[in-house]
Amino acid sequence: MGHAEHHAEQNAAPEQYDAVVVGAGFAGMYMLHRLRLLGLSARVYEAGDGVGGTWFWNRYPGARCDIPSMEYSYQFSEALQQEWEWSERYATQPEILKYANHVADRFELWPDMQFNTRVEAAEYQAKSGTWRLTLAHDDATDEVEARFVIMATGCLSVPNMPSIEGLDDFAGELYHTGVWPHEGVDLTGKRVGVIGTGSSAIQSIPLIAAQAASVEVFQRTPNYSVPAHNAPLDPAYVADIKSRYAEYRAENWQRGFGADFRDSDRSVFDVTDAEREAEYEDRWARGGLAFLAAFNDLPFDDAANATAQEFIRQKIAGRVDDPELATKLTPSTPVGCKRLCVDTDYYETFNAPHVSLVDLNETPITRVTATSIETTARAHEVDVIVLATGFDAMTGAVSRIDVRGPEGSLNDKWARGPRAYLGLATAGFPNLFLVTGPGSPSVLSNMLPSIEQHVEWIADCIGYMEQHQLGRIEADLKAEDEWVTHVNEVADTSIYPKCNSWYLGANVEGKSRVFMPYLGVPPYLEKCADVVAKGYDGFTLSN
Ligand code: N01
Repeated sequence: MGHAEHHAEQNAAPEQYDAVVVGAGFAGMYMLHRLRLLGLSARVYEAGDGVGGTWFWNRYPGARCDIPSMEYSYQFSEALQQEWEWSERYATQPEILKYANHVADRFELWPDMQFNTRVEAAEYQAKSGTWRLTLAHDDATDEVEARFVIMATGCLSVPNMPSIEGLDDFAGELYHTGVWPHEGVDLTGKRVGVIGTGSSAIQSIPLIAAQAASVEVFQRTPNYSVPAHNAPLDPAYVADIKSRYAEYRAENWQRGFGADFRDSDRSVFDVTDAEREAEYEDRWARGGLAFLAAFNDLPFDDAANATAQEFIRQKIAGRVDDPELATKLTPSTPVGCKRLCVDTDYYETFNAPHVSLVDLNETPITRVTATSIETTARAHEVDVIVLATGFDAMTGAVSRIDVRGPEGSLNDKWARGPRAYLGLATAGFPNLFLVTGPGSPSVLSNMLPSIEQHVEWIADCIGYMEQHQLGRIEADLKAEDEWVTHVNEVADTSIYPKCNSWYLGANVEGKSRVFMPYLGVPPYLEKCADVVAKGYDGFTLSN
């Protein structure tokens, strides 16, 4: 069933719901499914005009997932995971979007989802104990009320627009990778300037270069990237996984990023130099994020991490013809400290005569004019600017909603960084849940199973409340404070706080520098289960 048919019904939506879900990405869709299984009335509001969340918006050339397809999908339905056929090791954005639409069809989610509707505000009503939400759509606003609000707003959903003087005056074409035009962009024969060198840039630059007359890449910080070695999926491999999908999933889940990650229980210093090189070479040859799991101390020990840095530096030197350019493309930060990138021919692209690098450390951008990106050295004339400048990650979407609880606003509470208990709820905001919120493994795990775990935890919690006729749940401040302290303590044992990454909000001007995700899937799962076993320890439930 296509969603277009349902637009007509949307105006007739009732105004009171048991639950409102914000966002129709993978989190919002599954949340809706689970709420309906509880027999609750639920409505999803989505700003875009389709499902898929980040995969709906990120349509830049080369956009694909860097978690293997067989793991980057829902597992809640055995029938679904058996019937769906992924075509490549790493699925493309169009294929993932097709999958999201298939799920919406298969579970008949469309009637309870409303598109082109942005949730602008959520205000707790003390008298009724409900949330009143302000919705903006078609140049109008209206309000709905719900007993529960679930923020399924995504970790990487709000584009980070750089504040470069004159950007608005640019007369050519201006695109952000995170909100790429749905009809695609023809770059044939154009002079393109790409600002940023994160995952989105590293995936798109080779494809942009394949079309454009010239590509200038404006780099502030180089990133490490390992080859993807993407390929069509071998039917025998798929059949094997499908014959034991549940077991495969269970094993993956203990590893955070999945079985392909092949976490090692060896330290860099447990092996000889030759063994270490062989391990890195093996992982490099297989490709993908598993490189980071070659040794168990890479995320924690500077000296261990330095060996991985050196290995990748040599690889970059081998992939880029001009040694001076190779040096500029080589990071000096710990590997993995900024999100590791996965590429197809990124570094090699710079060997083409029409591709060049502008090192912003040497010559910073001063402004954009109608026709150029100006640095302290000169004006770079371009027809197209591609902003690959990332996202206001993890908190951006929630902070753009004016959330007001009984004691005040969420933005005030989070002014010095987000605070949430288990990344699921935040003290002072009853009956409001976050899916993969700050303080949960989220972006330091395979997002799909993390989403499923949160959705199931929230659905079970609401089910428990219904069963026990409890109307209100709120995280305790003490439990939240202790959890946030723990999240930071764990992060401080790692390399993560050592560079300016979006994990820390460092990419967004004025954002508080706080490490947002929780490092460690197995202990997190244990903690979540323990909280439930102890009768929602750290939460207050009442009538
Ligand atoms: O964003 P980023 P992204 N002037 O924040 C630069 C996931 N993802 O969209 O490092 C000049 O990583 C900024 O420079 P610096 C994945 O988790 C996954 O690429 O801040 N430059 C940086 O180089 C990923 O990590 C996939 O100094 C400016 C770049 O822009 C996350 O999304 C694919 C600037 C932003 O890099 C985000 O990736 C794509 C300025 N004013 C994304 N402002 C896959 O599954 C920012 N920059 C493969």
